[in-house]
Amino acid sequence: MKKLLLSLFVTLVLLNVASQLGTVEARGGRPEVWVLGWPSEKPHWTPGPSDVEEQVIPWGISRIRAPDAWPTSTGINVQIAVLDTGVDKDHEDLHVNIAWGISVVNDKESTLYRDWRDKNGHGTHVIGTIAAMNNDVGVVGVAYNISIYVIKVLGDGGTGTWQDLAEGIWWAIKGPDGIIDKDGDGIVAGDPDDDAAEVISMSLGGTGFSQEVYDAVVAAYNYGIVLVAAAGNEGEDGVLYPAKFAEVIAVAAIDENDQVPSWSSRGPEVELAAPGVNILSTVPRDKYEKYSGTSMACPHVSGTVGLMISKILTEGRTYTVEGIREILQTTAEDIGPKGWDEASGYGVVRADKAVSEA
Ligand SMILES: [Ca+2]
Ligand SMILES: [Ca+2]
Ligand SMILES: [Ca+2]
Repeated sequence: MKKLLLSLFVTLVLLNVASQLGTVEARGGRPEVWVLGWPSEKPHWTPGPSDVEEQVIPWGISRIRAPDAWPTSTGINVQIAVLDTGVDKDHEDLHVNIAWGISVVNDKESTLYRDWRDKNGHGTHVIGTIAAMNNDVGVVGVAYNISIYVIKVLGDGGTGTWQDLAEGIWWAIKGPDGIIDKDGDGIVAGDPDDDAAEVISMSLGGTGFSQEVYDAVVAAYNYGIVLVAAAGNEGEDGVLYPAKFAEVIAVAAIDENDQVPSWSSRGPEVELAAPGVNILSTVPRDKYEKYSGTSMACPHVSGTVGLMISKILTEGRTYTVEGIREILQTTAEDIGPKGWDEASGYGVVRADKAVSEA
């Protein structure tokens, strides 16, 4: 696995240099922020289950018991901002749920689709785990009726800058209309009169602290947005930013046997665990592929938060970020050492119980 990680890293850097020479700031040859997942079976896009005209429920969706939450909530009235490499918005199993997109890559803002189209695969895969449609093809996401804001903060090589990530977080707060708190009532996330995202999902990370990103994270948090991020694929070397921030829910990975893989970042910041090994989801051109990484664990939690908030808003109630986090923690299924531990946090997210308690 170490060897695979190393070779992937080299590939990302090479791609980055080739496609964005002179535009992405790299410190000592290393990018500031990068994707946290990789194809784990078959390195190239492959024909998916759509060929057999039958929808598959990926193991991760079943493991967190999302299907048991669906009679109560499927994600309507909620927007999740996915900060990643973009998306294939025309994918047969996603298109209905892609509400809006923007690219902020290289400090240039553009809502033209050609600028936020996913040419990497990572963003489309992450979005499928949250929002793949419940139909008769492909896979199904945790919150299959949710709306996705696609905010492209990483280049096609899967790397980017802290500055672009900060910009992306601000766009999640502003929403498509570009205005924070349009009706001026002080409520942003969860306000039907505002188009701010209710959840920010970040399957990315880096080692360096960025004041700019921290300021954006704190702002989002104070506006009532639930922030979720991949813990990192650094093993004992610890949790990456932005998951490392106290305001962000850090998500570790588990495999099909409830084991935390050696590469999943350990540390005091780890809050929850979710499926992150051999996760089947959407990739560009109507294809499906298995990826591994804490990148794949993160959207299981983001989608669950979306289900919780959808239920609350549909019933005309309000919520707080801390209230949502507390429910996630107390309903998580404890694994490994008894109680909270630095590999799996409070345990595996349980969509059924979290939605029931929301
Ligand atoms: Ca489907
Ligand atoms: Ca408002
Ligand atoms: Ca435990």
